[in-house]
Amino acid sequence: MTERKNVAAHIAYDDLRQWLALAERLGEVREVKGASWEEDIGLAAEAILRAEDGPCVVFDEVKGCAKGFRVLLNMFAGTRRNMTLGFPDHLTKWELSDSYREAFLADPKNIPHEIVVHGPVLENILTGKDVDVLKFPAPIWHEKDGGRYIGTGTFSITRDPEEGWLNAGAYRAQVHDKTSVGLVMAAGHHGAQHFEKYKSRGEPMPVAMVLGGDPLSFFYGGLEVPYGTFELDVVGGIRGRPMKMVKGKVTGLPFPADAEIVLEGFVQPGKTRIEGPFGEWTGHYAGGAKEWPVLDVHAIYHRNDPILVGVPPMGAGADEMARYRAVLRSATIKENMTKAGVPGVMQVWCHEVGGARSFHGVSIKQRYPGHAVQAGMVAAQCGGSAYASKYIVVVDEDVDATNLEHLLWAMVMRTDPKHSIQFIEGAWDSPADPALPPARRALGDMTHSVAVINACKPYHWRDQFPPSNTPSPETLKKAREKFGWLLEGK
Ligand SMILES: Cc1cc2nc3c(=O)[nH]c(=O)nc-3n(C[C@H](O)[C@H](O)[C@H](O)COP(=O)(O)O)c2cc1C
Ligand SMILES: [Mn+2]
Repeated sequence: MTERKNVAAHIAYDDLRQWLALAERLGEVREVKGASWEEDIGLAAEAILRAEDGPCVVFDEVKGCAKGFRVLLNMFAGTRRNMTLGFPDHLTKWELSDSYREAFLADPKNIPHEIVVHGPVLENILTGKDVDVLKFPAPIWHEKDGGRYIGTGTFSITRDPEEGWLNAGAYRAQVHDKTSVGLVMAAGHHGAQHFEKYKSRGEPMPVAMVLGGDPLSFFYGGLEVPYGTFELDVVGGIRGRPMKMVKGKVTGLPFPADAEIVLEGFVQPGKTRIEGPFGEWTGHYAGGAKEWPVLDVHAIYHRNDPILVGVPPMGAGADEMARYRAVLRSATIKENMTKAGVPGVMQVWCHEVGGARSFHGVSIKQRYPGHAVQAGMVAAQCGGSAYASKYIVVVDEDVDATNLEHLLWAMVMRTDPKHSIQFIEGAWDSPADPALPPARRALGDMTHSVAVINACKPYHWRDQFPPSNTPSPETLKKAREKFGWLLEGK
């Protein structure tokens, strides 16, 4: 729980290949040849994505695909986890998250992207009859998936037709055929808000879908950045150098000059196709198979020997997606809370078991009556958390909110359920929520209730609250030094 001040941070890569070279130097990259997209790559994902220190795996010579057309799995694990965010190896996940927040979020300095004319993404440009999305080794990730998902490690760039700002959001994409993919933008997400505006104007929405970018840009595609702000300008600020972007020939939208693969085209208002089902981050096929908008691909850009990034959600438990989102979303929510005027926030942890979206622990140094409820409500509904948050547990600062067992211990022991739980109703939910009743889903009413659990010692009698027998750090150290040997060889 130590606060790390001013840990030097430096993002040492610009594109995926530079990142891959750094990961290789750490000895954490494995290559697999001859796997099938129909089954093998999904099986490999099942085998490795839950381990905290699993390797990054690059699949080449995928059956039926050209040599060099690769798939990359598992960016965020092992030692490369900290390298990816620009920090030294030794930081724990909590230290990494809080150092990241301090270095990059507390006083953010966005750097606008720069438009350039050349870039490796332009090495191959396919238009007209040459457009063929099936060239890429998009896997079937889970056995009951309704098709091949090319867009998991992806983000799509759109422009607000009225206000002019650019957005990058991670919205999944299923392959429909050679020239079209699905685009699932949940209501409320910025891409969906843009599309609503295009629809009301009766215009198609231009889209540049990036498949395989550097990890940081991808992470920001999937992270809540305020309305009106271009995620890639935030990434420029974090790197301390602007993102270099080229303009698409069809839409004029910019996309990273060193991206691996970009699909450019239009989403037509009113045009939909059946999409799904897909094994989602909630560990269920909650969204089923239904009509979603379609991206008609007019141009494909790709580097020589392109690398498709795969970030499939793996269901119950913690997976790669949950782990990187936990580090980044916890930092975002802590910063959101502080900026919303909540004092004394010590830790925020978006627990991996909730996909780092649905179950958050918050520890505070209580300062006044009502402080814990304020912290819980803001933690539940701030920019970084509002979408799909379900349970917020607020604890005192003597509890390690990042530790699931400690958090649940405090929740179980320090609450009086009838009085300690409050509900927010009608809150923003995700279509991936398996508990969303069919009737509400059919109406498009993607809302649910959120429980805010105050597991702090009641403020007005906190001094009479029985002391905890959790040992002090000094006693624990002494115990380990004196008798830790008893566990050796176990
Ligand atoms: C790998 C991945 C896949 C995602 N898939 C979807 C999706 O299919 N639809 C969706 O609306 N949000 C999806 N999300 C969540 C959004 O990307 C995320 O909430 C993001 O903040 C949205 O961007 P926006 O705030 O600019 O709208 C996904 C996130 C990740 C990391
Ligand atoms: Mn956005």
